[in-house]
Amino acid sequence: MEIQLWRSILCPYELAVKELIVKFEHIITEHKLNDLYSPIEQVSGRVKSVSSILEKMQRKHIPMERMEEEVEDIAGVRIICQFEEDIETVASIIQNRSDMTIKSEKNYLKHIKQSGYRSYHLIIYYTVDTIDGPKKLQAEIQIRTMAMNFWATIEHSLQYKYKGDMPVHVAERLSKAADAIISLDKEMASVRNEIMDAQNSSQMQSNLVRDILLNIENLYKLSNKREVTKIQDEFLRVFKTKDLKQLERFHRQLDIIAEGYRAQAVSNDL
Ligand code: 0O2
Repeated sequence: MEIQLWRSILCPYELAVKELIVKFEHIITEHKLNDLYSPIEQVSGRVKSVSSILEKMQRKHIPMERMEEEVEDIAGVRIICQFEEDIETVASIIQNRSDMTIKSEKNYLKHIKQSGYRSYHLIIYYTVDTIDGPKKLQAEIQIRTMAMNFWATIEHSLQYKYKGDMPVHVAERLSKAADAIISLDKEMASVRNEIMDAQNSSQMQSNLVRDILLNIENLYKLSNKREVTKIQDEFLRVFKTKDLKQLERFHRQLDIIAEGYRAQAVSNDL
């Protein structure tokens, strides 16, 4: 048999995982920048270990030359959402992207695995550019809530510990815990709007403060220093009130002042 150059084989998959993480993290950033609730809470990824690839190939009788086609999760990305509803949103974001093509899906939310495992999996085609040119490869994207992830992480460790021979009493406890996770996700869904409102307000406040301070800094360079000190004092007073409406009003007024100075600076430059 031909020698397998694992490092070269896995190199494009390393790149794919890195790129996919950057792209999904950027989706979080874009939502935050636009004061929008992000359906993605967290992203992580990994390239499957050689031992895990070999184990899967043995278990599924996959010949070496079919590895890249049939081991679909050599590149794996995990997307964690806060709420079950967000999973669908993330799936449609992926569906609408031009750089990812969905090959197949496994919906373990509708069809819960016997173990109690719940998650939504997509296999996508994704192209990376390597020194040998473009390479189209497959990647698995697992989308699940924080609660589902908590359960799956613990269960995965126990599976590893017992190597497919889990004692009945442990499996029963895990099954009960899986039911508790379903209830927890349902409970959280019922307060989703309140939680989202709170998170949006906090993000909005943080963006407003960032913009206000940037404006104050710019004004400091252009206008009367004593005036700017007064504006800063006023900002601190408004900030202490913890009233988002007042902060928004202050932001608007400051924008008008800053706009005036920018116009003046431009006409002076001419
Ligand atoms: P890793 O890299 O350790 O996560 P399979 O035949 O079940 O091995 P298949 O048919 O390729 O895998 O796809 P499936 O069922 O969608 O499973 C792919 C991955 O989903 C698994 O990867 C796990 O990460 C996760 N998964 C599936 N079922 C379970 C489960 O019952 N419990 C937990 N904790 N995770 C599960 P691998 O292959 O285990 O590798």
